Amino acid sequence: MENFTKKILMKSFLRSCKDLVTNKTFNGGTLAICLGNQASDLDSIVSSIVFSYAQYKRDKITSIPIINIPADEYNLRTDATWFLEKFGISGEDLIFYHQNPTLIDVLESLGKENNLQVILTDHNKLTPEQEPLLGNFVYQIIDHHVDEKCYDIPSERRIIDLIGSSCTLVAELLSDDMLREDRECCEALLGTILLDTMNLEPKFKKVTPRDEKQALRLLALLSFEQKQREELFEKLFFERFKFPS
Ligand SMILES: [Mn+2]
Repeated sequence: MENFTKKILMKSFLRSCKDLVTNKTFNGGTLAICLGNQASDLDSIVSSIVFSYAQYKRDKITSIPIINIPADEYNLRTDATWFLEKFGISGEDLIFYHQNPTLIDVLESLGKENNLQVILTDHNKLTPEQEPLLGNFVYQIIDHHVDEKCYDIPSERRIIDLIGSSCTLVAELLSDDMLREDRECCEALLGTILLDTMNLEPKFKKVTPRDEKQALRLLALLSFEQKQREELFEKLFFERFKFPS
């Protein structure tokens, strides 16, 4: 029973986020949005979902993750669709930025009231189309690309380091207690770090000591054995490069 309850946590969080936008059930105050980049690979998707979830659970902030592609492109992200499906999450549970007039409406009215906080994960500069709507509200950046030095935000909220995965940066921000409680977050971050760093193999020159440290910490928190780690990496690697059906 306990496992079952924990298993639906991320999905029910995403459902309530979607409900908030679709039925405009948000009533006042500040809304945070976590937005990955427009390539929306696994790192963008997982870093925005997990950080948003952490803001909601830990900081009691109303925060929603937004996937930065049109909904009909989601099933081309075969690694993400497979991985999130493992947690019972489908494209129906996610909020996509594009072709979503209801979302744009919500963001526009929050912007007018100055009640919007934008958190960029896995990128540090909005695209020119998104800049006019969101640029004034960038509140925090969590990214592992070269800093394009946009947006005047305090250094503690400007987390930009050239490491293997944005998910490493998200993991660094989360306590053992929170991760222990949320196995799904733990596994989602771990799988993404493994995929982004080619299973922490130094010869591919993707992994940094910080990625390795967080991956090993997540493995320990999950009590994963070597075999489970290898299976997770291999499955994600296979799903990333297979031809979409
Ligand atoms: Mn990335």
